[in-house]
Amino acid sequence: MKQLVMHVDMDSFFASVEQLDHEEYRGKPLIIGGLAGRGVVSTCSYEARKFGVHSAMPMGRAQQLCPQGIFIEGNYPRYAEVSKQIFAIFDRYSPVIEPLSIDEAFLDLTGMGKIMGTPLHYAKKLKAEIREKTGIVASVGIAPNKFLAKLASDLEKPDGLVIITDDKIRQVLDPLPVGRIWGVGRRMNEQLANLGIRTIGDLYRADPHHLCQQVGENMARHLHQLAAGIDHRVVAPRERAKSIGKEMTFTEDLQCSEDAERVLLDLSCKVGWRLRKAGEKARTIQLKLRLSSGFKTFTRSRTLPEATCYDEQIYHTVLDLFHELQLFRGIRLLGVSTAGFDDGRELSLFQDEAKKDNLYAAIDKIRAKFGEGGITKAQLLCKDKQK
Ligand code: TTP
Ligand code: MG
Repeated sequence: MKQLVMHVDMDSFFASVEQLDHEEYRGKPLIIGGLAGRGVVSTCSYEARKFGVHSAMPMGRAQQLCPQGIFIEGNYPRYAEVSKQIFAIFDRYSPVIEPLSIDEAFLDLTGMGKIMGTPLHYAKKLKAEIREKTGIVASVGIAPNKFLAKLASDLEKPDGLVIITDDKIRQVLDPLPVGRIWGVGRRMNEQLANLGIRTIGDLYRADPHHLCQQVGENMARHLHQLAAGIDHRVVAPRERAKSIGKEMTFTEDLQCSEDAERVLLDLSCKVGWRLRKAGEKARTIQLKLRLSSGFKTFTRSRTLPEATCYDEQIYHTVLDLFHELQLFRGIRLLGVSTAGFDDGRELSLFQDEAKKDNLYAAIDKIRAKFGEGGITKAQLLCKDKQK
């Protein structure tokens, strides 16, 4: 059956939530991101984009471009809450949803003609419902495949609604720069520019032989297919990760338990953060340790009575496992991972846990500002950090 895919993406998501919650931000250039040190812009309102501000730009640069802007750090738990409401709405519009990030997803509309009526009507209904129930504006793209649907949702942002039908594919794709194709970054852009290929139309009509020579056979085939508007990937509901972890290999072996403990603390904090970002709590904590002699690898795990996403619980568990192993010298690799995710995670917010969640929300805000290595437990600060 011929595919029909819808891609939905919220407009300036974090900034829109803030403008919804704070009347004084509405209609103003609002910039969200890390305010201290080398912070970067997470996103900004469309009012700020007129000044050239965009995601991932250093905050200092944004301040230069838009000195009259309102600069705030943002409130990730609140964005996650709105995201949840939006995904609950998606659920009623298609049985097959593939989340891509906190504010966007593919919805498979294949074979839904009778239920949905026309795609245009369906998209308008979804946009209206999101706006009504959450106050957020979404842009929607509908097309015969994922590549074109994602492209379509971006074409008329903000408040966009673009439907690409088969007969419109060339008209839409031909003038777009090749950088609009997934996976075409700066380097690939340069390689294609060497062949005089700047637009998707150029790519579509490029000599296959020259293209192969420049980027290799597989990549050439892939690029040509997308330029032709062909994409066979299906909308695949994202499976929940089965485990979340992090490991570190050392250029110089660790020779004492103190050093190893510091690394384990660092790893535990990072894993805790990843769990919280994924909205997961895990019951099983695993330690992995590799010795340099013979590359012998040991794993030890423990299942906790209650699932956790808290740094200190993860750390204390791996620390116990580490001491049980009794291997303190010649350590080449250490890893911490978690599994056994808790299905009742949304119901488990008892008083104490709610407090702890708030504390971690504050810690994570700092982490979001500086990246994974940004917040460091006091014990880590006492000594040089192992990287
Ligand atoms: P996007 O959908 O890429 O951006 P956006 O929703 O802010 O704006 P647009 O209208 O162009 O879709 O990302 C969704 C959210 O993810 C965004 O509001 C903030 C966050 N984000 C970052 O924190 N850092 C980034 O570099 C990007 C791109 C997004
Ligand atoms: Mg968005």
